[in-house]
Amino acid sequence: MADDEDKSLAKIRPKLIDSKERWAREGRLLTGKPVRPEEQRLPPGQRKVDNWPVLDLGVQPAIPTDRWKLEVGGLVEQPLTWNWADFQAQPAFQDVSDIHCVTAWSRYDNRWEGVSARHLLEVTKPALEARFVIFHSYDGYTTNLPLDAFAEEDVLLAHTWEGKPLSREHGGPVRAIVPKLYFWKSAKWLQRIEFAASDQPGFWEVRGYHNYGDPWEEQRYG
Ligand SMILES: Nc1nc2c(c(=O)[nH]1)N[C@H]1C(S)=C(S)[C@@H](COP(=O)(O)O)O[C@H]1N2
Ligand SMILES: [Mo]
Repeated sequence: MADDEDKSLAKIRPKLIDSKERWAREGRLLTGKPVRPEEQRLPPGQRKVDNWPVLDLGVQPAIPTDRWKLEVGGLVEQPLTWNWADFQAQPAFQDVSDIHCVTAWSRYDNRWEGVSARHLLEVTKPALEARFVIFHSYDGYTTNLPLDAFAEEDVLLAHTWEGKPLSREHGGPVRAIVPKLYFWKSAKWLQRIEFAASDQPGFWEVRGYHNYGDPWEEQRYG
């Protein structure tokens, strides 16, 4: 299954993927000067933008909310599938955070609304052995992060940005938002969240991006 996904994605934008893999090999954009988030809001090598660039693999799947579903499974006591009404019925969570994309743009003060990762953890109860979270998206994209990173207080499944439904190009109906990591970890068009005992590097992680992706440590490439 993962193999098929991978092949179809690789066909989509081979040039874009090749150039990103080359950036990773060459260590493009690296300053070699990590800073601490408490000292400086802008991570090293980033520049602040006021627009919001769109990045994807060449497909922006259209998922009407009446056909949208989110599955949460793997090593959890309570696997679940939420349809749109179920998702809307969860406690509302709001947060304002910055975006840091590995291609060196940062966007400050994004106001998100959705369901917090902490609520999802309370409802699904991951097993003790669960140490990693894998996001699977409707376009075949995947990305991985440690459970501890998913459990940060600012992580959410967002359906709203600046008071408006999240647009399709930015990953609507629902995307993950993981503010403390580079934005490639914030999966758009979220379809399934898997809790796992072992790590499963995702689409960009197997193509030279860092496995963790801390912007202040400049973990662009792995
Ligand atoms: N499903 C999916 N999620 C994805 C991607 C993607 O191609 N597919 N691209 C990632 C990358 S590399 C970035 S920088 C951000 C871009 O989000 P934006 O288009 O809303 O700025 O989404 C991330 N999440
Ligand atoms: Mo990105």
